[in-house]
Amino acid sequence: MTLLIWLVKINEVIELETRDLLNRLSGLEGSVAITAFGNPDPDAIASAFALGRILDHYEIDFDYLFESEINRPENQLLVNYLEISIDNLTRAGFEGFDHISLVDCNPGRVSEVMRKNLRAELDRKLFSVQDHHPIEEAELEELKASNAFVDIRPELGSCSTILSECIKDSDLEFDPFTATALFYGLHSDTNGLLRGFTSHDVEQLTRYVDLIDMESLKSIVGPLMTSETFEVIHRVTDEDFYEVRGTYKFANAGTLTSKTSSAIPQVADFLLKEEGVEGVVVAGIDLDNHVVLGSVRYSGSRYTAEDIAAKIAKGVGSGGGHVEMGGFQIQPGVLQDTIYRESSQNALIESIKERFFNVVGKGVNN
Ligand SMILES: [Mn+2]
Repeated sequence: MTLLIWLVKINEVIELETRDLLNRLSGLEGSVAITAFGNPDPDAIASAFALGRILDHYEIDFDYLFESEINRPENQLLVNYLEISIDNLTRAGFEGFDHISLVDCNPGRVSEVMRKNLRAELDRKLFSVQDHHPIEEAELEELKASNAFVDIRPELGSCSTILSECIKDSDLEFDPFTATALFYGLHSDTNGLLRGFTSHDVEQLTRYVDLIDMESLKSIVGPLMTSETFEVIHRVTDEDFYEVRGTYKFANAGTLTSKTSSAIPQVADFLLKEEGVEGVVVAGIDLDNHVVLGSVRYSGSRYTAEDIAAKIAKGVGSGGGHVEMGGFQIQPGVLQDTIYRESSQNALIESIKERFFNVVGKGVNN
């Protein structure tokens, strides 16, 4: 009985929050940048698309502005299917917009470098934040004290779930495009409903499940592993490029381009399948963007992937994620030209390897 009352209360709070957003939208003047930071995944794309549908409904001008290029083939196929175009935030900037709406990310996850360039504008123009990534208590308080609408629920399996509520409460009809995108967002963030989702995610799913275009979705999800991914798998199964300490495995994906670096998360998923391995880090150097990229996968209970990723990047970059999956970006402390030297590359990857093993208590001195 007590639980029932509690659940009813939670539902009330959620509906009030969504209504608050819709009230704000109904009087909004000016244009909105629908923005996602970090690697754009299906959940971010779906959430952005659904928010776009809602803004359309309120006759508000908007553009999609993502920090990173779409690299993974299935993400590009999703974008093609939805017939949207996503601009690059680094190139376009926020100048042409009056408001910023963040989806599937929160200001606490914006990298230090990005903060320096865009933070002032982000703070000034921030209109809404809808996310399911964890956020520091202090950062959340600060956000709530601002004028922005804030709906951050880390317990949810996807940000798509939050947008599904908004679609319903704005009296919009779900359509096959929105339904397919939202389902793919939830499916992808929960690894096909195998990790980290709640009954609330499922409840939202029932609202649009009949409209999902499974044929299109199958063709989007179909070509899961590119030849680049197989090349990286081939590399990291050579014992010169991986190291195991206890139940933790570190793999060196070597040097990549902005296109091939999208193999890293897939390779990390793959390596976690090995029996007896509960924590995996795959790291490589994206030479196009002059950045070290890494993916973390973790199936144990002592840490979280988010925690491991954040600690690896602490002081040298940015990292975060969820309980079982995370990622980080590290700005190499070496000059642009020296990053092409094999010795610098090896030293970089080596230092990240040691950071990882120190975080999980498998450092040399432990
Ligand atoms: Mn997400």
